Amino acid sequence: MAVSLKDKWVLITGASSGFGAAAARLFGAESARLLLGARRVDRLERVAAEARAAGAAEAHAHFLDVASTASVEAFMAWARQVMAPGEPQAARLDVLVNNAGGAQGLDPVMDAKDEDWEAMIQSNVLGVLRMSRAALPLMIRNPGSSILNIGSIAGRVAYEGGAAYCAAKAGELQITRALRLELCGTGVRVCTIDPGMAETEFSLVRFKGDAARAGKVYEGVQPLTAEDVAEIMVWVASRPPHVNIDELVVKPTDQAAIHKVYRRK
Ligand code: NDP
Ligand code: 8X3
Repeated sequence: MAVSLKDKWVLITGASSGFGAAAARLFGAESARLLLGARRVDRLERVAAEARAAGAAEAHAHFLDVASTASVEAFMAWARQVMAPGEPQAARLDVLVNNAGGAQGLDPVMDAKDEDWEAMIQSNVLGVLRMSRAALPLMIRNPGSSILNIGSIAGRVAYEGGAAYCAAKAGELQITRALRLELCGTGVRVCTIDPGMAETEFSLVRFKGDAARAGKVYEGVQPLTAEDVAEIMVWVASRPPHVNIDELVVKPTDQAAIHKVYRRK
């Protein structure tokens, strides 16, 4: 039976677009209290307003760059103050959604750039580690709380041009598994949700703003939507405390495998 998320504190990284923004709206519709982070604060503020309109008990937005330890620590200090003004030691986090990340470029290893590799490892791998380390003290004292990491089918199957992104998401998968072991006995739950092709700003970012190239990725296909993935996050977070959804893979019906995509003419 589902557990109510009303008034639960839910922290979502990468909430300025795509899965993170949809998750803010859907956790909001469950009357949760939201802490939203990303680098584009103007967009975050808009998402926070949408989440409040959807029913969020509270929705707060703050700059966050998961590629920087200092930024993660500043964000968590802010989050503690918001959750427990004047007594930050009393703050309890119910759900951490490690969603910030994405791909940069689709170049084969021979042609790829250090800056793209570094950005992908920073956000998808080190970002998950940094956020988990900073948030865990607020979760250990709150058995039944959940970490939801957003991985990818790319972490399970390699593809050409995806070496660093696939490595990063494989890293996220192993971080999830290690945390699951480390936290056994604390009551803190850990899950990876691994989507296939979903239409968000993911491809626009990967192709550095080339909208025509990004659009081709989804040509003739019915991809997942951000809401499809956000609904899964809400479902995972609302399982009763004794249930841990360990690993969940979700793909569009048109995508049977990473290379096997049905396209309508
Ligand atoms: P979007 O590009 O729409 O969203 C990515 C979000 O991550 C943005 O809010 C962005 O915010 C944020 N972000 C990126 N880097 C950082 C950073 N250094 N610090 C803080 N926030 C950051 O793509 P999606 O919604 O699709 O992506 C969300 C997650 O889902 C990613 O981890 C992605 O790898 C994964 N994924 C996506 C799939 C897809 O096909 N769309 C499939 C499988 C997994 P800002 O730029 O404002 O900081
Ligand atoms: C995003 C899915 O297949 O483009 O993680 O890598 S894919």
